[in-house]
Amino acid sequence: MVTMAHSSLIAILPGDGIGPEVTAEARRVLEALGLDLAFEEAPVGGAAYHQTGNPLPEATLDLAKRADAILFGSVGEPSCDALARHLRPEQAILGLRKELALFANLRPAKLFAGLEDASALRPEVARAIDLLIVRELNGDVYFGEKGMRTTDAGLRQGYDLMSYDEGEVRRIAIAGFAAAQRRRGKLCSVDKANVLETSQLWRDVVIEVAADYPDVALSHMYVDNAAMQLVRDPGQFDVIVTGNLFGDILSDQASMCVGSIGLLPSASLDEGGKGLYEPIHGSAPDIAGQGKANPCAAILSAALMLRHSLGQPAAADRIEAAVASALAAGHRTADLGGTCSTKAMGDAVLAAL
Ligand code: GGG
Repeated sequence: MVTMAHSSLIAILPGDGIGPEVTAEARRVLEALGLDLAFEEAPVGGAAYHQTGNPLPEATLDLAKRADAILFGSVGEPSCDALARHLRPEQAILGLRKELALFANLRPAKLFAGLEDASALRPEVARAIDLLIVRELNGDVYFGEKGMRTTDAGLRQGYDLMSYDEGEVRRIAIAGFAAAQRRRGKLCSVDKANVLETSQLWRDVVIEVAADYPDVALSHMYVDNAAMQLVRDPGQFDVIVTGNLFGDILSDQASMCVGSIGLLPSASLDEGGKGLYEPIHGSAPDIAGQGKANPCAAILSAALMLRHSLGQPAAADRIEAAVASALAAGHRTADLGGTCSTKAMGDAVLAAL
């Protein structure tokens, strides 16, 4: 945890689609706390591409590097669908994660009181959910060699190499064990070691790291089984540590177990405490600009930022309690079956602060 003696600079990168709407609410909540925070905003993703021809302009990257923490919205823009891969909005978030060495992605999922009816699961099953997915963020198919070629038979063939080296696995395993030590002491490592070479290495390295954490109960699960267990009995999980692709998929699944993808925040951390904080959801272009998006995931991401990068755990607790209280009072956006606008939901959280 980092304690800031000076005013903390927050880079706000709203991005595309609903990103600007939800980050605006998160910023309002941060401003209401009366902390010594400064904000600077810069374009990223499709918005940046349209302004500068680059989804991650130098000035945006420079701000992200200068800032004490980054609040990120979402990227993804249909008008960019036909662009070459290196120009697509999604390259901005991948580039930030790589450039800033943000390798550990924490994605907590817990059912808020009163949201049983919104969960895809039976109420008694949903109530037991209190888990943390630790997703590796700098490797896997996202960053392996990729391309398009023609086979000998003249067919187009796309490829994305899945690879991990043992150093990459070791540091995320350590992050997973450390998180389990701070929670209920259980770590489930999710892989596909019965089929994939990368997963066999993953499992071997996780077992090696386990020797340093005798107080953590380690288990292993194949990813297909983990997907099934997440809906059958999610209460069995405390911390799940897994690779980039598996973690991306499992955390979207976990979000519906607690009611909506609009509720799940995330922290992407480097080894020194710097972090990028973003809702796990994407840009949702179908509802962009309509004031329908749920800002809770972005607001809860701001809470994670206060806890993990800014040394303000009490302020983080305040935000989380305010979101819980606003939801318990019945304030809900459309994804949760309610009628609140994005701003009205932000107002409800502010009122509960
Ligand atoms: N706020 C999350 C977001 O913008 N997601 C869009 C996306 O492409 N994400 C890639 C990933 O999370 O790996």
